[in-house]
Amino acid sequence: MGTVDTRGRKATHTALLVALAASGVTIATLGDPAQDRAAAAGKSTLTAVAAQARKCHEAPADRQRGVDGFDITATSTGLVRARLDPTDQRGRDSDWDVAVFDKATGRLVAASAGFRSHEVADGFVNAGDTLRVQGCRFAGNAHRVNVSVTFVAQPPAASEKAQLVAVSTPTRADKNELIRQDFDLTEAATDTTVDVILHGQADADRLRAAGFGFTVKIDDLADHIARTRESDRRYAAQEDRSDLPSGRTAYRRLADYDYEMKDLARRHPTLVKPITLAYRSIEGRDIDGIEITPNAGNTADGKPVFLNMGVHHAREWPSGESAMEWAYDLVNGYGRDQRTTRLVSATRAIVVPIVNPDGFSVSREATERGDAAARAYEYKRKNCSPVDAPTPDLREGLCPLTPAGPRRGTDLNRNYGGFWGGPGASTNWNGETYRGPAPFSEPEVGSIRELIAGRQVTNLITNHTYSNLVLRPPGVLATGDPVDEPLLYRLGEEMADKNGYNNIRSWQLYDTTGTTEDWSYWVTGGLGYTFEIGGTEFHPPFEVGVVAEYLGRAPAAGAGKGGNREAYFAMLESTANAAHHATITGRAPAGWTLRIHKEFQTPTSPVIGSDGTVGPALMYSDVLDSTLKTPGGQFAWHVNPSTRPYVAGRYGRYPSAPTQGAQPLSNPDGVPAENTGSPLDGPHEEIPFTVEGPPAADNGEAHVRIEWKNSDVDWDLYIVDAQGHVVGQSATGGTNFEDAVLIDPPPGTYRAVVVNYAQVPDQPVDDWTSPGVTFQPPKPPLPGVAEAWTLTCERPGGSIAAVHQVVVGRGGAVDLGDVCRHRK
Ligand code: 0X9
Ligand code: ZN
Repeated sequence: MGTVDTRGRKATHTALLVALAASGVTIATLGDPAQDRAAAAGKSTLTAVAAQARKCHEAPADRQRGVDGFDITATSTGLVRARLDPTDQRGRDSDWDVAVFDKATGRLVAASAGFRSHEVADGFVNAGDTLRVQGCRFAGNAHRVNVSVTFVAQPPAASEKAQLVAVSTPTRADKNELIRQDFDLTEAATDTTVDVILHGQADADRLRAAGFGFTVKIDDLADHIARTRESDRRYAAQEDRSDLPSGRTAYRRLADYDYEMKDLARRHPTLVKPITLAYRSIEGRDIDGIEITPNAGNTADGKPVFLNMGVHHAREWPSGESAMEWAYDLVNGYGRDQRTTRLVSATRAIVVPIVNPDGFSVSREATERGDAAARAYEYKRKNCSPVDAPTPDLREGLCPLTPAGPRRGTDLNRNYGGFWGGPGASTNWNGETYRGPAPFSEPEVGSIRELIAGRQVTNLITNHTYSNLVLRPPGVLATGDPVDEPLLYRLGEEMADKNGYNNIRSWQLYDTTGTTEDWSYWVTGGLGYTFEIGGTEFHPPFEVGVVAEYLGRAPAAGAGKGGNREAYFAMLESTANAAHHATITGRAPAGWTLRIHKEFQTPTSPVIGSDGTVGPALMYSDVLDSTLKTPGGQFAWHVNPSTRPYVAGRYGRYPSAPTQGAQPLSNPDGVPAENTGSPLDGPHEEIPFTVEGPPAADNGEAHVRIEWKNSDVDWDLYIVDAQGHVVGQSATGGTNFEDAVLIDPPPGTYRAVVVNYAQVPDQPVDDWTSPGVTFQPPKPPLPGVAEAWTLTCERPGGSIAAVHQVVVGRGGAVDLGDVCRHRK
């Protein structure tokens, strides 16, 4: 276990709890008898005789239809949590919401508006504030709901300055070492640096002690955040409505997401279907989403599915905003815009904007709190799981204000089964990339898994921030390119053409294991990508991080190209394109059920232990099961290929032309000045070379090599394509050569960029020479095996009429004829 970072909270933390529990008013106070008065003002249940759809967190609505509430005085300065829970089974699917207002100012303190009545509303208050706690019966049969209010005192801030720094990581090994040491890495990496958040002096010392050099990019994050939020306030005050599909001008809070989704569903009841995922979050929140297609209620309609998700990572707010704006785009455009109508009809779009509601609430509400100690919570990344904290005191406390601090929890983007337990994830409960105790241990990840396992999610985007990237599997180099690499690359290019991002394999950034699409793609075959939205920050000013990125406006990389809006449309076009998935057709009576089913085990990575030793891989089991409600007569069912990409072999090809001959790479006159900073912007040499394509040549690999004499001297090498993208690099230390590899390089002109990273002082310059650019033929494909879907036809009563084994590949269609007729 690494260092436990409590930042002084452990000693000073005292919790004051006022719990108004289900059976009358019970008071749990630690140390302050004055709580009785506040408790006496409260209630344990809320009652409303009629339901009324309303935005509960809009304003206090005393004595209005569907509303019940009470006043309560904040017993301490710190956190207030208002919780609702259904009173009984009947209330299970009813929908109550809750909001807490400051009576004096009308400020919305806390709110929760999930699709059912499992509400957890967190906010920050000052001791003595009079609060209005208001419950609203939005829909359903439950007249009553349980309510409890808890106050947790905020310990005096032992706050330290947090900084954003660029750490020098000239080699891949350096990057991996930085990950291994559990620094708080951002996604912003150049070929020679990674941006890291330092949460105080101890982090800075640790970084230096580990031998890393760094330059400070943002000296005082708290101050920077305050200025960013101020610019957000100005923007929201001056703009009534943005050009976003929703018109929003400011970052949503958690309740806004849920409320807006159910409002969309209420206003478009056949086009929009609300869904609540299988498991509630660690703190008990529902994970909600919507599905969009005509007659959305029939989830067994056989349409191909595009799942668009946000906020696996708490602080990455624009990722949720983008998913949400996408939902508005589809709803607004359906029936008005021709392309949208066509695509929405042909596909099913599922949007889950907030996969990590607990973490998001912690992060987003910390901004409302706004004091210096809050910023570490604003930069929370993971979920709220306390179970792996090593001591009981660190397992205590509510997530927004716990003795364990904001770094308690599991990284939801390291907890999926795909290659779980390998490099690029932490084994430490307190590490920012903590993988969790087991694959799929977290309910939030389990929820996404069940959603995907129960549908034919043919296309998936999981949104993150930031770094202007379209990432495709695999997450680790060793996995090898999947058989779908050419398609994944092409589709990545189509999306990158719109958002202006760099289209690369995930591992080209840094190694990761247990990520979303490294499970979903390899076991379901659904085409999956990670978007890293934006170029500068986890949640930059709204106008930059959301409006500009979504609509494709300056300063976004997609300015003038359509932005993420058009990138998502490209993905929806792919979803509608049968060449990108598989199709099962046939005939069947109306109202019968066709089911495709597959169960299998897949290994994780060999599991790296906390001491660094590598143990055996674990096997995890998946069950993929989805249904088609037959319309009667002909059906077409859009499904994923029957064979898991994991076992389908690996991409390769036979050459269609000879391999290109070696090209010289001659060293220009002179020696560039030493450059340990930005390789492309600082001093360097550039040597152009050409890669030929068929019919002249067919190259599987290009090797660009430079050599020199003394391995204490360090030259680095980068390969840049005609568009200015870095497409290859070799930047190691301690060798007397660099060898950059391009896999399947597209024909065109390239530049070798050679950087003089370090010479030996007081010695003559050790300049480089080169054997030139050499080429290899393509690797032949690696063979795999085929798997089948087991397809059953079930009569309306449930009995099985027929069973088929269906092998179908990507772009393929299998016609089963009269599929429910039993054949011997
Ligand atoms: O590290 C991550 O989880 C992602 N970056 S972030 O800064 N948003 O946290 C990148 C994951 C990339 N790898 C795969 N998706 N396989
Ligand atoms: Zn992320």
